[in-house]
Amino acid sequence: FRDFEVIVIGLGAVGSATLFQLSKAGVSVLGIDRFDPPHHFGSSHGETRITRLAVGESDAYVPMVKRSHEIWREIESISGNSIFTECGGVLLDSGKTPWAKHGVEGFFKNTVTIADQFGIAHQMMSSDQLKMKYPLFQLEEEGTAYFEYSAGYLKPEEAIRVQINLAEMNGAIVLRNSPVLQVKKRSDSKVQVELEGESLVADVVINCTGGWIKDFLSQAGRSNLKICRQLLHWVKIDQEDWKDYPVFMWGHGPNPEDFIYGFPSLDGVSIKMATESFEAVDHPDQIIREVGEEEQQRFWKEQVEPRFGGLKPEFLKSEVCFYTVTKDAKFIIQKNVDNEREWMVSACSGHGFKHSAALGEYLADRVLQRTPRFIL
Ligand code: PYC
Repeated sequence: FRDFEVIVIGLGAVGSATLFQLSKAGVSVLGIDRFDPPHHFGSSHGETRITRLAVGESDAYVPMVKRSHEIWREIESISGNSIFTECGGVLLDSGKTPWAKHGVEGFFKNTVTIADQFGIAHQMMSSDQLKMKYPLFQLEEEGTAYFEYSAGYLKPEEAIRVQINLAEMNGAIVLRNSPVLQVKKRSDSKVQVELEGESLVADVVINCTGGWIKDFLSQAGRSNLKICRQLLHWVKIDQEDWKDYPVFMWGHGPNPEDFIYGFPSLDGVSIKMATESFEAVDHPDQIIREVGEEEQQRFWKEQVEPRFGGLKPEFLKSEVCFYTVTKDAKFIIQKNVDNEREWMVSACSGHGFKHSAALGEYLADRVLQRTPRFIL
């Protein structure tokens, strides 16, 4: 058996961050992924992810995202790679009805309250003020906007690649294309990880397998998780101004699907936009990976056309990813009830990437019995 202090299973957003943080602390650590990360099968791809400090999902998450912003900058300076672009972020509220997001009714109002509570620099705008600054957003007259200066976007693939590379430079071992078949508690209280043709042993295992965590949970644990297919679209632009736009999230009705979010144009040709869907399949392996033309047309008609200028009804490309969603949209960060040397960390419910750098550090702190910088 190869024997390690810690094995991290799943090297997406949280797993790669945890691997990096443990390797930085000099721990003998091995990371495993069923694919070759960063890859396109999980929940951490698609070129960009929003980050924002006034986290309307819960004030409990603010210290975590603030710490993540510091870590992204540290990683950029060690590696020389760009991960975080602080282009500002705007939340648009259509003003017709409060909108629910990631388990929170009144998400817009909650964001503003949290920004005030934590002194996060922002500006409230009337619909006219917003349109003066950003005329391509066709916000309703009765709408309001919240603009946060320190929001922006992260590059998920780059963040994962860089953290894995840095971890390997620190001495971590990485196994790619290696699905884990089983995780077992041993009588010597170590944890055994079974791969095709090899068994590994560790003092602690951290399971960050995203939707595949269902394969390692009891029936009861599994039934609390929904796997929800998401479509990401790159819509063609006909105005270059999109290059200077902030990231945006727009709630326009009471249902979580009455929502569109997007990014500035990175390529000068298109912008990435998406809505959220909460229709569930049982397992990540069942997700349909192709995007139909009728799905693109519906997105254009229902979400894009009524709300934005400067876009063409043409798609550069569309991609599929998925969320693993808990009932209250809160993250799972807990020890396995049957094995306190196995951490189960997953189900970021569609709002996790921005927190992943600090969550990796938090997990390293817990495993190494250091005092974490924030309480979860
Ligand atoms: O967490 O900021 C976020 C987000 C926006 C759209 C989906 N998730």
